[in-house]
Amino acid sequence: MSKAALKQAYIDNLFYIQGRFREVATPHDLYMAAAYTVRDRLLARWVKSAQAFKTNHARTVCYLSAEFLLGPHLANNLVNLGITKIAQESAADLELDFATILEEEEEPGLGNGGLGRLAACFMDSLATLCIPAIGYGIRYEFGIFDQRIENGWQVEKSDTWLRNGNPWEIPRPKICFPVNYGGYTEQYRHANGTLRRRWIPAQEINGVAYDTPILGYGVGNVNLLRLWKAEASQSFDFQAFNVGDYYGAVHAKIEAETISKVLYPNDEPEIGKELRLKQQFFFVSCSIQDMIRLHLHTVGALDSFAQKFAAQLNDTHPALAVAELLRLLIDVHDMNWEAAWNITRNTFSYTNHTLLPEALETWPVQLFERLLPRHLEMIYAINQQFLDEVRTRFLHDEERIARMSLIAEGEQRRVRMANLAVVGSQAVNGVAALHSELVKTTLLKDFYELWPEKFHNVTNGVSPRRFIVVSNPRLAELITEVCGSDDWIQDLTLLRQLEPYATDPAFQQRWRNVKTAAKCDFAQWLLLQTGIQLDPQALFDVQAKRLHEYKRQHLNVLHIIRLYQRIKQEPNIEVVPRAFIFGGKAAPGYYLAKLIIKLINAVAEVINHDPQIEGRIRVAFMPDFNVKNGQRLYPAADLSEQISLAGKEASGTGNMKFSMNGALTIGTLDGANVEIREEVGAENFFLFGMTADEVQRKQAAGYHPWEVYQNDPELKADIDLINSGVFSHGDSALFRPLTDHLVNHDPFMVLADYRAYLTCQERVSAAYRDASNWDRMAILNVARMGKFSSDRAIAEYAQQIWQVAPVAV
Ligand code: 26Q
Repeated sequence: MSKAALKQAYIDNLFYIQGRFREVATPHDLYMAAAYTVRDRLLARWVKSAQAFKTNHARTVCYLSAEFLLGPHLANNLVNLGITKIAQESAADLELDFATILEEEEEPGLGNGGLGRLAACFMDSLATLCIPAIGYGIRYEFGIFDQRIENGWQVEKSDTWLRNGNPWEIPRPKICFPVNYGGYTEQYRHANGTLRRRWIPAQEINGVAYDTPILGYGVGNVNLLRLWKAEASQSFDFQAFNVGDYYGAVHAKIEAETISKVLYPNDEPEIGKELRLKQQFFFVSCSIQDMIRLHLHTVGALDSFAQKFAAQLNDTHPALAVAELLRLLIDVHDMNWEAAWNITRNTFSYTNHTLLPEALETWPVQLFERLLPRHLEMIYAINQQFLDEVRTRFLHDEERIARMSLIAEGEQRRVRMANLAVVGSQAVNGVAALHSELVKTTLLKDFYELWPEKFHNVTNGVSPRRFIVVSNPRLAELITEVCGSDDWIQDLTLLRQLEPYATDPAFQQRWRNVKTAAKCDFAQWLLLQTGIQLDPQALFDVQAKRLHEYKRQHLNVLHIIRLYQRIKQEPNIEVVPRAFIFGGKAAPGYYLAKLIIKLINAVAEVINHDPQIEGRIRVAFMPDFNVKNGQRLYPAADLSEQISLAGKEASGTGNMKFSMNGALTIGTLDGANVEIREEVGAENFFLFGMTADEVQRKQAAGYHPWEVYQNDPELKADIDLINSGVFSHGDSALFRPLTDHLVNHDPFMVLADYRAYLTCQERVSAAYRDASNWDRMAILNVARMGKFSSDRAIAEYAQQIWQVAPVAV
């Protein structure tokens, strides 16, 4: 870990791995050498951790997730190893530009948004809290698409993150499991004389493990992220080859490999996508087989499986694990139903991430039967036993039984994955206090009434290593100096030590310098990306998240249009200069979300070029919002837009990242906003809008946006301006699908919250005018965000859900 050793190792890696001398190395060579130098330093810790976990027999957390949105590894690993400074100095000695080397890394975008990023923060915290854990997922060859903006529209480019190799993963060709699909089931007589059923599948592919070490901060513990890649199964290849069908054999190979080829870019289920179901079963089956293998050779008999593993289902995407574990225990390991079902139910827990009923996953029984006939039998058997239990509790309540069934009856029968997950789990949790309440009282009400003790809340959190130390080093340094140590990085509640400085003018000045520097950095980057120039003195008003109607980016746009019209009507009016910054990807098939991106860019185009505006307001859409670009953005924000319709955003985690970096929040009482406001104090949070209760009542009474539109002249003028074509070169039809929707039948009630939002934005502007008071509020926000560390969240899971204890290596 000395500087001399680091430099020597770097030069060696450059030569022996990249085959280059310093003089001819490309930026990519320089990055690879750095990555290998850091990786080498992880490996010793990794081996030691594996040994410690093996001898210790500790209960291990298996985090099953179809997505892990890790972000760049290099800077994060340097921080967790505690060698950022030495690495910087080494680079300087070698006359290398440290920042350029970090820039070179392409992030693994193996997730869509919040859910995938949460899994990554949780992996960081599990290691930091010394909890033995394996993350199981899919090694997508193509992650979430790269977003370009062309003529104001989103254009998707495929993400080729593996193009130049991935120095952080270690392939494990020997850790490889067969995964089957299709075929049929049959009855047979087992050697012990009993009649049993078995699965005769039609297809077999292989899952090969690729391991990435996940180092904790300031500890020796390294956990494992094990992602599965699909490959053709040799035995099937040869079979085809032997009968002379060489082409067919190659074709089968290609088809097998498509299973882990690409991440589905939607954050809501699409109907009937067969490949998606195949992906889910693929990674679940490999993971469960791997857990069984590990158990058999560390502990032995499978009876104690549930004592050895706590498996977390990250939403319903891995819910098939319930049926797969049951099947393997019964069909392959000869266990009886009772014993196998007990183990299964004691192994799993399920986290729900949505309240939108349309976002609950279901699969057509027909498709299920064709792909996974034996699992469907298992699900039927689980269902029968389960519904018997419901019947004894709720005699004759057939409606309830129909709602709770794992199978939705109807024209097309469907398997309900959430019901399977709840029935197969020992604990169920939501991701913020409000969300967990709504899960109990609405989404999974029937299940709560049956098993109230199963239901928990674990409010989400984010990693302060990635989202403060790595992304905002200036702020981290200031905090460390004032707190007198960097202990806060492991115990975020220590940020409270900042509170006494909130009104200290000297500290406020330093605080402002940090913020301004981040805004300048961001403005410089944005200018390069978009050609749009932002004034670092302006209020940076930011909304960055997936594009979705419920998140209401269009509400934000209506506010911008209002300001625009105000300035146009009264050119000398004093307004607080604002830079509106948007970022986020739209699902490629989500037409309205893409139209909202076009609208943002269209409004930006007009406002940014209107000489009468004189730059007082600026609008920018930053392309390709991902972890790497998010890290540039969070430190630069003054105001964080968290304006979803109350009751729709399960938690949100961007809200936490912004606030931790000293942005104030304008938000509704939705998801974790509620708890953020409680923590930072109502007086330091810009609240507006209906509550979830009010939303429910208004919807029940009948929501008539047309009347709102007719009765609010400013609102009417804003919508009419969009429809006039001024933002679309005279094309008055372009945004009609959007405006018609808002005015006629918008389930997310944008117009209902419009007036409250505008009034609240005026309070924001007034507050920004008083710089010292703004800084005070921002400092208090950071000081009081301790709760939202993912370390706290993981500590709660460990205690409430998993019953696991740390094993310090
Ligand atoms: C399901 C089936 C088929 C295809 C895609 C999907 C799919 C993929 C991703 C469904 C949902 C997702 C992602 C959901 C998600 O990111 N939810 C967010 O989770 C965060 C972490 O808990 C919360 O903070 C957010 O509020 C929630 O929206």
